[in-house]
Amino acid sequence: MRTGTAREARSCRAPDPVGARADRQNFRDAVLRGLSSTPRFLPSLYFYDARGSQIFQRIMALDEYYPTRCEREILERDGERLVGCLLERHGTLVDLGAGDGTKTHLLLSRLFHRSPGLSYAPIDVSPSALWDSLSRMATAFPGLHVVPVVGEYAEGLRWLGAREGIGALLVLFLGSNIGNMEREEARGFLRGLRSALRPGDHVLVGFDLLKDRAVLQRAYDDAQGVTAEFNLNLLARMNRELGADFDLSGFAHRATFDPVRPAMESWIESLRSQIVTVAGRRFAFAPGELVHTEISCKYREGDITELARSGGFAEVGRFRDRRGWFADALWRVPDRWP
Ligand code: AVI
Repeated sequence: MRTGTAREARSCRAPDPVGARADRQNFRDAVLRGLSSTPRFLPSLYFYDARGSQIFQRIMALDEYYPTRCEREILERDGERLVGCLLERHGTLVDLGAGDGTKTHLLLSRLFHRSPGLSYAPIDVSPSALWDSLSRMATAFPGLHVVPVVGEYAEGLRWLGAREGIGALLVLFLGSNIGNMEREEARGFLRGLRSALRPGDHVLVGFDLLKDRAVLQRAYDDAQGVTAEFNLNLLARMNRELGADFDLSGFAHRATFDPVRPAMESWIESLRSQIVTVAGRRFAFAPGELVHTEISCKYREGDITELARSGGFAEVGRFRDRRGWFADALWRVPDRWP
């Protein structure tokens, strides 16, 4: 364990973020590509500007949005077994898509005093969420060695593949972030993750399990309209950053359940015929036209087994909340694959 004061941790231990930023140019290109496609789409990655990250915090506190509470229950109850691979040894807790880091805090608190030379590497596309989390961690775990990486998952994987001298890894991919990828994309991502890791490294992946449709519908279309605000923030962000002129009252949030995938999907619906200018380009919207904004896949137990196998991981354990609504799967990189 490194010792030091919280002030030292904040000012010295947390270096400047490394890696590429999801900058305005990428946002502009992605938006123009998505709005020029048929059917139209906007990548969910761009939900998480500073405002979107704040709204997501409010979603996580909603009664209807169960995944956060379910996963917290698992981490509180099974935390000791989940971090066992890093106990009593030099290692690094890597947080892919770290968000505000509250769940990671639960795991770090089990490791901090018992893992000599522990490092913490949060990787997130949102610099604001990352820095909020870092200052909280610096206060809670003075002297913790922190290596923050601002970037998309691909940058995170590159960084993991090139790592040196940071011991064994436990990579957290919590909060059902994997659900925001199409199945094939998830498979490819997990294969990429495994090839960036070394035998003996572990990953802990959060999966939202398939459940009653009404529960899912409420979680993605809450009564207070916080999820609607989150979704429509994409339009507000275009107004702020790309000089767009979306009138938000002309659009509405829609959440639908696709039983085949199975997945919840989010859309923005145009409520009338309208023309909007984005980054100097004009786009006509028909009444009822839908723009796809997010997929949130829901998993069956067998899907998780299959994902581990196709990714080349050995499953160590699977931990569920008491209602069986959410599962955290702990996987190890085996010595040989295949
Ligand atoms: C971040 N991600 C796992 C959330 C989900 O459940 O798909 C994002 C979200 N979208 C609407 N509500 C929450």
